[in-house]
Amino acid sequence: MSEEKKKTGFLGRLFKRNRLEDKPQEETATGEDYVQELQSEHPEETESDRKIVDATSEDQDEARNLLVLKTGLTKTRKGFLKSLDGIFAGKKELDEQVLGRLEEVLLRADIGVQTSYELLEQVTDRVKRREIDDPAKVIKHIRDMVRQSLEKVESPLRVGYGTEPFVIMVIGVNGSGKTTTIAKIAARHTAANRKVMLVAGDTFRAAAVEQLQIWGDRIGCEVVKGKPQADPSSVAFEAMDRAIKDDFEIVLVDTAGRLHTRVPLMDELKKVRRTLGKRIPNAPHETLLVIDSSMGQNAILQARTFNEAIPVTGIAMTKLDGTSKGGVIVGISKELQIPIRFVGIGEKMDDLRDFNARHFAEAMLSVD
Ligand SMILES: Nc1nc2c(ncn2[C@@H]2O[C@H](COP(=O)(O)OP(=O)(O)OP(=O)(O)O)[C@@H](O)[C@H]2O)c(=O)[nH]1
Ligand SMILES: [Mg+2]
Repeated sequence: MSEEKKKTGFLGRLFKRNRLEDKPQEETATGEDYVQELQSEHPEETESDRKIVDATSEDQDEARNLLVLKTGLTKTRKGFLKSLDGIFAGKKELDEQVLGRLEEVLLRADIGVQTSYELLEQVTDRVKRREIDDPAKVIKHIRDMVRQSLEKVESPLRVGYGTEPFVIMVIGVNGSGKTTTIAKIAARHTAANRKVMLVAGDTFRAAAVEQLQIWGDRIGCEVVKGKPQADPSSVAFEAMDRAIKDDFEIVLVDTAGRLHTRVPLMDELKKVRRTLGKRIPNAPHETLLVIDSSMGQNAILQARTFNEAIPVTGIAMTKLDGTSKGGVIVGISKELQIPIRFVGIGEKMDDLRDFNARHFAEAMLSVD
């Protein structure tokens, strides 16, 4: 690692000093306590952890960001609008028949049953009160409601820099896009001159370790890996040790999405999570669940299962570019109320975007 990479930005150095004294002295939950910790949620971050926050490294050009997202969401938008068009075509009135078909379309749009019925109820109500009298207004109403619903989970990942590394544990089923998402996040922070470490926590598959190493080499950041078939927790522990010793600022821990051992995946992940906290009391500062959007309703099921086992603090929805099921983000946000941090709209490094509710609603439901 070159001296250049070690350097933090001006603000990083400034706040690093500030954080020295006021670091919280929390005990780490271990063993039996861990079950309680799981139930009582992840320990709250204190002010001191968040002295400096970096919510994003992506460019702030509003119009460009919206355009990029719109392009990424083309399939979802076209699919949804086409079905809506099919209902309204040639209809002058929003009668019972039209509303009945709207119900079908909403249920098929992967936005979740609850959201679909809420939307339908609101639209029906407004049609009765004559506030909505044409299809364009129905679409606008749906767009507004989707935006409002998504705004509740809009909360970009805040990375605090300080005396201890900021640890992000990344979980999700196999193939969901964990490793790629890790690489994308790492690329952003490395580009901003932060010292980033990748941890190969999926020790069971040699290919997984290799894939992470390739990314590490390409991005120019350190990769910590164990011996083949090593216990993922031992790798996690060593990595934390290294991260503290060598002053890393951001640590991204890759994990397995499927295990070929007798140990259930969730138990293994819980163990890794607990281990991270042994060395760094608040770690992982973020438990990021990566979900493949093309899974549709299954994505909601997956998110629920993971969250029940390990408290998820943020979600990244990937592969939105390849699916018409992007509406699933609405269902997930409604059901889980967990911050959506990122959306993945392609395989390139800058195809991971910070989640923006207004942009998303617009990209999903704009008519032009
Ligand atoms: N089109 C598209 N492809 C993506 C996106 N994110 C990930 N992928 C692709 O999805 C495939 C799987 O991604 P990985 O990052 O390897 O998934 P993983 O969760 O690490 O998988 P395992 O290590 O097997 O558990 C790769 O081919 C990625 O390039 C995305 O936002 N859009
Ligand atoms: Mg992987």
